[in-house]
Amino acid sequence: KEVKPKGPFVPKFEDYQKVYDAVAKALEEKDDYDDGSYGPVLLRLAWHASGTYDKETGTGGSNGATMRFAPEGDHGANAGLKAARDFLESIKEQFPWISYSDLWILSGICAIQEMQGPKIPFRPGRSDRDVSFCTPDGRLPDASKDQKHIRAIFGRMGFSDREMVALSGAHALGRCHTDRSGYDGPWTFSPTTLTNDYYKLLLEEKWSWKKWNGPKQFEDVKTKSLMMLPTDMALIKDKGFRPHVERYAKDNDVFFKDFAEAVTTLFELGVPFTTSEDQRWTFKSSFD
Ligand code: CCH
Repeated sequence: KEVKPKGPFVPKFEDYQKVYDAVAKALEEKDDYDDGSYGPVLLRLAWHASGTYDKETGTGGSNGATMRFAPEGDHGANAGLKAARDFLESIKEQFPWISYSDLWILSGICAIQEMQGPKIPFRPGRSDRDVSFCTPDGRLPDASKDQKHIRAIFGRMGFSDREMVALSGAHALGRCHTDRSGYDGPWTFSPTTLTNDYYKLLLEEKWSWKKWNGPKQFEDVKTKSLMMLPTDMALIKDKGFRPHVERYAKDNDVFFKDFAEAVTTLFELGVPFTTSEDQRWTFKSSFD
């Protein structure tokens, strides 16, 4: 006779890998979105959940998934991320034991790995919190600003210049939407594959102001099909940032290593883990 385990269900690595596999499968199947993948918008959800962290007060960060609630979900910076949250609803139904906050981060990791990026180690431990934990508006970066703003926003999270530049390489993925941020277009020619192309294009292409009625952004002179935000361009204008752009443009492996480390840090900001850093797991990708 089979003995039923007593007590609450305690998920193990295999259980989280099943969630990863389900997200990867949904990414593969639901390919009629944007450039053929929900990957970029899933990554943006994980980043905007994490990027509200304030090291002084310890508030914000990915613990809580408070973007589910109106004040934070309606912040201008989060426009369009409902597409990512809705995409994950069927996964949450399949695996009701996982918190939204762990699910959003696990999905961001899945998106990176499935878009051929580096492995991002994961530890669970985030729990969902109520509306009173929503962060105030203005904690995420404003694309119309300069290097001073980038340093203020990412410095508040505790990041160095090098980490700021490494994280920005995520803009190899996805695109801007006029009905979300107001900006328009992708940064690279392969917006569903993670590469160091963002840095290469920043340095190698000629960029000029786009002539249009929308917010101020750059377009590449040659094809006029790519874009850069004022904050992207600040990375090659600033003396502290530029050497890192050059390093990452030269060597994709160096970019992947620094990107993986910085993203791991980002996704863990403000989370009260009960496990140590050496207890992180690495998920198998669908193509491993
Ligand atoms: Fe970003 N990002 N981001 N970004 N971002 C946008 C889209 C993506 C800024 C502004 C914008 C990071 C840093 C910054 C992604 C990942 C990261 C958009 C367009 C704006 C505007 C939104 C729209 O219209 O849909 C600014 C400013 C900064 C820093 O100064 C960091 C860090 C990351 C991740 C590590 C990804 C991915 C997208 C594409 C989303 C999509 O829907 O395709």
